[in-house]
Amino acid sequence: MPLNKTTLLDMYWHMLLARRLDERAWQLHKDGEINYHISGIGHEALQVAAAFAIRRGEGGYASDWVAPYYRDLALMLALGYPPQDYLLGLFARAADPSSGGRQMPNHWSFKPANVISVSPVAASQIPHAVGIALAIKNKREDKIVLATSGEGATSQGEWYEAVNWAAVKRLPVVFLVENNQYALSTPQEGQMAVARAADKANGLGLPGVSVDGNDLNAVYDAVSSAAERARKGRGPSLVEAVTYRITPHSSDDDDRAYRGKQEVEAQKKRDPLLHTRIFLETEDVLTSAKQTEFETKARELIEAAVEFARSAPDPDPETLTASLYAEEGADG
Ligand SMILES: Cc1ncc(C[n+]2csc(CCOP(=O)(O)OP(=O)(O)O)c2C)c(N)n1
Ligand SMILES: [Mg+2]
Repeated sequence: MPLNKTTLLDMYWHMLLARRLDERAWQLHKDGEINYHISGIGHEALQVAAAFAIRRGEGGYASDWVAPYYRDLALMLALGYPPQDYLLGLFARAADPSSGGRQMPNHWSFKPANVISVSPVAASQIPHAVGIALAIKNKREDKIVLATSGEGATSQGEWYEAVNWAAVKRLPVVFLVENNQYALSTPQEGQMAVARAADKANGLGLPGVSVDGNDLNAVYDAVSSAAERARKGRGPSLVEAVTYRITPHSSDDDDRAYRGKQEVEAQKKRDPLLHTRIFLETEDVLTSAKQTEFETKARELIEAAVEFARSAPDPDPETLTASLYAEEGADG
C-alpha cells in the first residue's frame, strides 16, 4: 500500500523532530550542560519508516514488540517516546524514566510501546528479541518483534546464534540492520567479508534484503513485507538499510582519527532529511508553510523539554544503589 499524504507528513514530522532534538543535544554537550551524546543523525528515514511499518495503536504506541539500540532516537519518537523523557536521561536527572539518571543516555525503554530496555552490550538485544518472538509463537499471539542493531553488531556471536534460532523455529521477528558503514572506528570492510549485512541471511536460512536507508518508501516497503511475512507465521527476515553515520560515533569520539573530512562531506549530500523533504515537496505533500509550522512546533516542544529537564532535581546520592538489588525479603 503506498503511503498517503497524511501519513507521509506525520513521518516527516518525526524525522524533523528527531533531527532538531539531536542537534540540540550536541549543542547542550558543547555548552557543557550534559556529559555525553550518541547521535542518530543520518538514521532518521530508516527508523521512522520501520516504526510506521509495524502495528501502532493509540498515540502511535507500538502494539508489536520492539528491541532497539542506542542510535534509535527517531524510532523511539515515532513510537511516542516523549522528548522530555529523553532530555531527563541526557541531564541524568532523578526523574529519568529509564534509569533515574544512572545509565548512559539513550539506554531507553518504553513500556507503553512495548519497547524493551537497551543494554550497552552490542547485539545482546537480538537474543532478547528472539526470546520474545518464541513466547509470541507459543502463546499464538498476533504480534511480531522488530529488532534493530548496527551492522557491527551482526559480527557478534550472539547475533548469529539468535538469528539462527529464529530461522530454525520460524519466529515472528524482523531484524533491521542499520548499516551506517562504521562500527565505532572500524569501517564495514574491517569486520565483515561480505558486501552487505543482508548477505549473511542466506547462510542462516532466512530472506535478507538490502535497501537504501535514506529512502523512506524503500525501507517502509521492505519492513512492511517482512512484518507481514512474520505475522503470517512464515518466519523471520533481515532488512538491511544502508546509510552513513554523519556524526562521530559519540561525543567521546574523534572521528578525524579514522576517516577523512572529504568522505563525511560527500556523504552529507545523501542526508535523509533533505532527501525526504525534496521528495515531499516534489510530490506536493509538503508546503513551505507546513515546513515552517513543523520547525516552530519542534523548537517550542524541544525548548520546553530542555527547560523542564534542566531544572529537574538530580538523583539523591542516598539512592545510589536503589533498584540495583532486590530488597531483602522481596520476591523480585
Ligand atoms: C560486545 C560489545 N563490544 C564492544 C562494544 C563497544 N562498542 C559500543 S558501540 C560499538 C560499535 C557498534 O557498531 P554498530 O553495531 O555498527 O552500531 P553503530 O554504533 O554504528 O550504530 C562498539 C564496538 C560494546 N558495546 N559491546
Ligand atoms: Mg555501524
